Amino acid sequence: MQTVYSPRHHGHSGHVELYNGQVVPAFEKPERAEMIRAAVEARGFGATLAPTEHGLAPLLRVHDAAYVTFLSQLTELWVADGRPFPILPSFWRAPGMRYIEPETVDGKLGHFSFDAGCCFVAGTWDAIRSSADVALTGVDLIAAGAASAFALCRPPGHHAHANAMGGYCFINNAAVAAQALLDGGSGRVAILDVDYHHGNGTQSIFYDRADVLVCNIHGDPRQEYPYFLGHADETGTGAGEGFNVNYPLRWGSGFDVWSQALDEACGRVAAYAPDVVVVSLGVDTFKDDPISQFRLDSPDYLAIGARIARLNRPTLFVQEGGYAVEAIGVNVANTLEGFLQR
Ligand code: OKP
Ligand code: ZN
Repeated sequence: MQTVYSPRHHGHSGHVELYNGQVVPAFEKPERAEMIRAAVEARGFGATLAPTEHGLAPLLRVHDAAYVTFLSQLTELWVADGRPFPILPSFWRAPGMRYIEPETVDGKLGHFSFDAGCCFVAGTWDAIRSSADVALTGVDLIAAGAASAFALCRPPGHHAHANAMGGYCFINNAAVAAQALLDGGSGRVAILDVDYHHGNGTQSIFYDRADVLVCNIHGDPRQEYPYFLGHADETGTGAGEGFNVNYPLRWGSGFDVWSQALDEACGRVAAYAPDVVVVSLGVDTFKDDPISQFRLDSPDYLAIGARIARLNRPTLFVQEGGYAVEAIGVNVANTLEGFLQR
């Protein structure tokens, strides 16, 4: 299995987040990707490739043009106003307020986001584009016949909606990849999101579509971020009815409960008979994750990879979350090793 990685993720660094009411260094930091790269390379799964440039067209297949324009111009707008970095939104609409793009930067920031989880610095837009290119280069490997590929994306993507950033995510790399696979000739794609947090962006992007099955295993939104999506009764709408499946689990869930949900989700994926499986691979389900509340241990990730391998479909792993930096490499590499060993 080859890994796609770009050092351009480093441009998205030195940023902050609001955590328990305090401004703290962001949990989503460059060391994450470096720990993953080191662990994966040490296991010798295959070559590490640089991404090729795919431009903005594949992003515009799942994101609104006005949103992508906003992301591309945000730094310029901010600097033109004479402001120092970082950039952070702090105003949002309530239901009943208007959906009209404001002309000024604070208004645009609120219009195109749903929380303060997306801090922007000078190198962020370049890192966002490199992350999408990493996913799209992974798509190219699968399209060329590879049985699997690992897109070491950073920043992550699964919280990003068609027109809004949030939860450390700007462009939804897994959704961009799934759409690119369809555009390349796949008839059906399944996205299996095993990150601790519900992939609200991915669900929302494909909610009315039958050509992408979205399955999510995550912290119950009654307790956990993103709070306002990810309940079990969200099954899709219109043509997409029956093609969204959520497995919300309570805080404190261990691998006994979690692996049962994975088994059920894999049953749904197998019944769908997708041409390709895209795995939104977050390892923040780990027991020592600093912002999460599940209890998986490092050897469990070997079993996760092995279960996914039993689907026996071409599989693109797209990196999402995981914040226990010391263990993140081992946990990701264990998942890929479990997949490859089957
Ligand atoms: C991104 B990914 C809760 C803070 C939540 C946002 C978490 C985003 C996770 N106290 N902050 O899904 O790993
Ligand atoms: Zn997460």
